[in-house]
Amino acid sequence: MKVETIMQQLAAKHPGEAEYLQAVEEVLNSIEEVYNQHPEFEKAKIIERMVEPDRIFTFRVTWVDDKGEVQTNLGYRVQFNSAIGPYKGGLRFHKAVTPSMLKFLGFEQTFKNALTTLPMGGGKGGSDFDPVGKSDAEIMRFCQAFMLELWRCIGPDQDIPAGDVGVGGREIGFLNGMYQKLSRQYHTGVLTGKGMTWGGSILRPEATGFGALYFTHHVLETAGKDIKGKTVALSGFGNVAWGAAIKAKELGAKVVAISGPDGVCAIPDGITDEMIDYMLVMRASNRNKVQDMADKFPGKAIFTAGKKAWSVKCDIALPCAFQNELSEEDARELVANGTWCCCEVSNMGCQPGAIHFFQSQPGFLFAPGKAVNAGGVATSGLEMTQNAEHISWDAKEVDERLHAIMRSIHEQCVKFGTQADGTIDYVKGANIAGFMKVATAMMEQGLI
Ligand code: 2IT
Repeated sequence: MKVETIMQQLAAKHPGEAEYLQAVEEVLNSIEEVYNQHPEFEKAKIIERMVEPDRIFTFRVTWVDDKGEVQTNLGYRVQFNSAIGPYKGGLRFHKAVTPSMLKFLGFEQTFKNALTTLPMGGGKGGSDFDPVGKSDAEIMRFCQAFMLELWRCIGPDQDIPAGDVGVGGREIGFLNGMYQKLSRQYHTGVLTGKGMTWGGSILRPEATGFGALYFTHHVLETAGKDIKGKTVALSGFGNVAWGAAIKAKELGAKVVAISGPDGVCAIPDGITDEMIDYMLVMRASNRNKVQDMADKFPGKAIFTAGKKAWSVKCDIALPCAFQNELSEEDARELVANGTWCCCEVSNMGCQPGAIHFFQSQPGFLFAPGKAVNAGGVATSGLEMTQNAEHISWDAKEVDERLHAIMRSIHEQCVKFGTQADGTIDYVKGANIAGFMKVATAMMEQGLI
């Protein structure tokens, strides 16, 4: 396999699908060497098969807004790879959603899910529906119209969607209600991220952020460092940033920035519990403005329009918002301001130039999203287990399992990512570990 040749063929076949091509190239660069040590992979054309989704459903979603006007959006479900289990992955509602974005996310999800130790394949879906400025009633009508098409594609042993950007507990509720109405199936397992009274798992809302901080803790510990007393800049203020802020504070770190599409809020004294609670109010408002934090806590949260979280001096940078949100220029600014660790919490949060720059800095600790953020989908897997057993575990049990999974993912990265000079390449480690598991499962199940 030559990465360049495969990428040229893929770019010709899927012109303009920038995010998808970027995600594939990153994985192929990491696994090239290992892959070429396995002639049986080449013979079975594992790469050519693995980079294409099994199938993609595309559908029209028509709904009526509060003014009585008819709106039409596009809906998708990408069923990427089911070699190790049923398709599993979130739904993203965002105005910029395209097939390319969902294919990149489904591809990443396949390897991420393989790392979790749980039997889940990779999938992703969503819509170009823009939740910003929408009322609760509009959100409900859109979710119902979306499920009117999606329900035929999913099932508790086929494909289990969850939330992602723009889809949280409220949306999962509306989606699940409509699924039950249409299918007359009252099992609890077709979506994860459900409410606590109807099959949800305790700690699922917090899990992505908690898992990310457990992983960060292991990265630091392995490097002989401690997160206690360190300053942390987070981007975003959604579900992931919220969970990360809670756990960072609990572990003794000081969260000195959160951000939004409108700018950054610097929090020089560190985020408080009241501010963390207010992040939930900001998310539920659908205003998508981080300035609201500064208005609510004047003098404590200081808003600067048009700036990113990466302009705030910190030890540890945690991108928690969107793909490609941290550029090489941002990486240079962070390092110049003394940052020595970046754990990517968002999917593909760092641009390739940023990753290369971080990795070129001696001693800099960088870990990729598919390892760092896997606690979210891992806890979705734990939700599926509880649903299948018709039981609910308590917070201690879920938290211990989540922590054990994050520890295992870290160990897999160390096993596959330790370099000749003793440093750990977490990008390589995560990609090779995930790839080897999926490739082995594909090999053993024949040409399908
Ligand atoms: O990117 C992700 O891993 C998620 N959005 C969570 C997926 C899931 O099925 O819980």
